[in-house]
Amino acid sequence: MLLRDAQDQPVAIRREDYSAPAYWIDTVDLTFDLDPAKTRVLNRMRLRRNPQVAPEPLRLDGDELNLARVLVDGQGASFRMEADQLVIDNLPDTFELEIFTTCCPNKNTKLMGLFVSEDTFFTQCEAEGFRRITYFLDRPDVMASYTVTIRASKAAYPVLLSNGNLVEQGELPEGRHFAKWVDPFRKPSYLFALVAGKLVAREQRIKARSGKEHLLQVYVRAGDLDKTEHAMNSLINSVMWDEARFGLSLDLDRFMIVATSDFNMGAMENKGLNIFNTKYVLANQATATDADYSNIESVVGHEYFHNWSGDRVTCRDWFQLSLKEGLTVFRDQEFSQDLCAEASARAVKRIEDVRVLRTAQFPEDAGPMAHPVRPDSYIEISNFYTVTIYEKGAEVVRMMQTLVGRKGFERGITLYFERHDGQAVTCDDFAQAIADANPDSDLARLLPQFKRWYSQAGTPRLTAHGVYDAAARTYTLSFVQSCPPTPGQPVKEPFVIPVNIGLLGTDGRELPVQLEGDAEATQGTRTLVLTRAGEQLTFVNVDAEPVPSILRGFSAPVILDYEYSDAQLLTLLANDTDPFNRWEAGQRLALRAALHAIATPGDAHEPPLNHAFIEAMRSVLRHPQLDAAFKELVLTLPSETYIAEQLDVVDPQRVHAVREAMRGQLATALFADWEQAYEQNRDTGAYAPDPVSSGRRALAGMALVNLCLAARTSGDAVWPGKTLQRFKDAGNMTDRFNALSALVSSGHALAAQALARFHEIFKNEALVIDKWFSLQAGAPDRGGDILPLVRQLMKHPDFSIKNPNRARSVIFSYCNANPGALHRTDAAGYVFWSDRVIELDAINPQVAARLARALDRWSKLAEPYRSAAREAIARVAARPDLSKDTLEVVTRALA
Ligand code: 0A1
Ligand code: ZN
Repeated sequence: MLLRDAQDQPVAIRREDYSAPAYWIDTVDLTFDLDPAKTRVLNRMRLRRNPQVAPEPLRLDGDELNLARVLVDGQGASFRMEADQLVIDNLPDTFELEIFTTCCPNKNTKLMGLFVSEDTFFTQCEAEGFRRITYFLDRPDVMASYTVTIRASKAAYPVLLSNGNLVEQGELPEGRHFAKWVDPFRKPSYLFALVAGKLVAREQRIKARSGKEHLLQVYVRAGDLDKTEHAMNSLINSVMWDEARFGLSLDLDRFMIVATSDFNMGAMENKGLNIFNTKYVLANQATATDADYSNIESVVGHEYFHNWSGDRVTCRDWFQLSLKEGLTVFRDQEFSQDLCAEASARAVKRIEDVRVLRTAQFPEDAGPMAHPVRPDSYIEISNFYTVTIYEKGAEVVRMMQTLVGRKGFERGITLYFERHDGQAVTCDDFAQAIADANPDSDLARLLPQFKRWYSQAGTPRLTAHGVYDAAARTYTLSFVQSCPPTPGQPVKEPFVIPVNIGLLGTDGRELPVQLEGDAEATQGTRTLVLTRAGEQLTFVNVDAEPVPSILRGFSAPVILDYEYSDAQLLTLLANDTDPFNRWEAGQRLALRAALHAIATPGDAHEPPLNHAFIEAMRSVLRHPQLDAAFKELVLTLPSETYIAEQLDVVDPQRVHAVREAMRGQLATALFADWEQAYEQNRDTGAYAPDPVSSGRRALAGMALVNLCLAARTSGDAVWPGKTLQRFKDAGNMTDRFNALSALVSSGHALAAQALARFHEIFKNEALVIDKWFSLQAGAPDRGGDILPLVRQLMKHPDFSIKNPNRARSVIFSYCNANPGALHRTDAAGYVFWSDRVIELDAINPQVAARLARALDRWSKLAEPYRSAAREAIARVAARPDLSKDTLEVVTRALA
């Protein structure tokens, strides 16, 4: 495989070049002699030529390994190195291959392969980390049976873990010991894992529906055991849910989760031995917020669900990544929704998921890194663990469920796992299984066209227009769909777009719907399936001009344009039976006000919100039936990123100023209502992270932010004082952190002492200190004060750029999540960004490449930002020795 071209530039890997491996690996027997400075790895494999492929030399992947010995069938063998590959010619059809290498875990700052974190060994092998442990056919379609022996100092590494079952353990000379693990399932190398260190476990035995017993374990450092209950409960819920919803049961005697504080991503689904970022395991009420609790539930669920969607059935190649990731995100979203007792809480979860999609994935799909859910090429696969593969991929799976129905989808999943258990397959195989299980469905009928969701990048735009004919009592909706060009894809074919729709009367009541040709009217939501560039649908027996509620529940990942009047949006906001569209109506009104204020020359600080909008927000806030979580979502204005995405040319400072003006207006105009909301929701009793009480804490927190913000303009000292008191008295981290945020985000003088106290209380809680950094680096910019503060924070003794969570809490909070502070007319924000990308690239390319994406949307910026941002990207791109990861991102940005 050629990795670099003649100019030494990395070469793109293309999906259409896929070919089956020339050899299969049947068994792998690994022996590790662990030592942080020099770990020895003995790898004994049985290989077999793939008779379906013309004979070729064996090419094994390796990366930063020291090779000591290669034996074929016990004999010294001749081999050569080609770039990073170990190549052996003239091999028999079946043979045993023994490879002895060493590596250096304590110098492994990339955190890929075998690394050391806080004196504990961990591995991370997805996507291509196993080759940093031993030479191997490091590709997901090569599945082998693993036996792993770990040897290490017993005092330093009392716990020795790997995938599967512990079959033997014992003492060795010189204070060392060993453990031998056998994984009963064949797996690709990216699912291999090893952990060794001083760890303790929370354990729980559970009985599955089948009656089979399983041991669940959550391993952490000794001081963290009191923060594992929620992760364990989430794991138990996950096991139960997958059995109940999809009939998928746990296939292992023992299922382990281990937490590490040095991790590039959220967590990893290694077979039977999931490795997690501590952020997604550790929680107690004193240190974790409601959001943390809910993320832990999702991520524990996500990794557990991978045991089927990922491990039992895996990807043929990395272009199929969404096969496991899109499906597993869909599954974790459904899991979290199904755990909600109330329908309104399920709707809140859906709105939150859509908000992530629209604020992160839509910009990706419109920018230089846009790629299909099933990409066609990549330079570095790590760059494709994206919101497109994950979140848009989940929407594609969700649309399939919409098209075949919930029961039909469950049938499809059953067929998929029956058909492909133990295999490495493609996105096509998945879609085919869902369609085959539902032969009479729209999905089966439209499958080739539906699969354009996998092959075409870009967010489709759906423009709808309604015409009411009073004489005919008909209402006709016409739809036009289009999709903008994306890199390498100038022209797009129409998508299959399921559109959930309902009609409201002007009085807000839901109307029965009857489409032309329907025998009778039905009540509630209908799913229309659009397939053409343009089409029309006519509703009959409509007594008066209706207000259409289109794309209910966000039934497709598209941008919907409909020229709603303000009055229609207010009707939807007050009455729609679909909570998603009810929320969406408020967002459309707010967006409209923001865009108008941005486009109107003059002082950006003039009040952008009109009376009707403010009164509508007041009614929501005071509404006796709506629950607090939903109110909090409705009263949250669209983010600066989302607003910017709607503009052709973005002046980030103007966007920031307008949004701040809107925030200030809502704070002041609704002052009494915020007071009331706070009083009504401030006390949530004994802490539990359930949706209802979390929602009340969220609304109380939002009220405090607004009360402190209003106090800033009025000079009132009462609410900041009360907020500080609340900060001090809080019985849980959510209330405490919300109070702290209210002081910090309103820029109140009391913030300084609260921050100091917070640091003092939590100085030994790394995850809380991350919050402390992140809150400050992400605070609203006032006169350019955030960048100097960020530079200051990087000098803090608690700061370390090598720890990804810490780097993210300072650098990413500033560069990726604080546009008003990053985009400065003096370009200093961009210079800071480029310095950090370069600095991080030498330490950890994956983290650097993520940071590199902060300026993806530079070409939309107004001057002087645009030129300055481009220059900063070019400065990074010009560096010699850049990693493939960062080089790919900046090269695409400049293309
Ligand atoms: N498969 C994991 C994500 C993951 C990918 C790469 C990693 O390497 C640093 C780590 C984790 C998931 O979807 O949870
Ligand atoms: Zn995943």
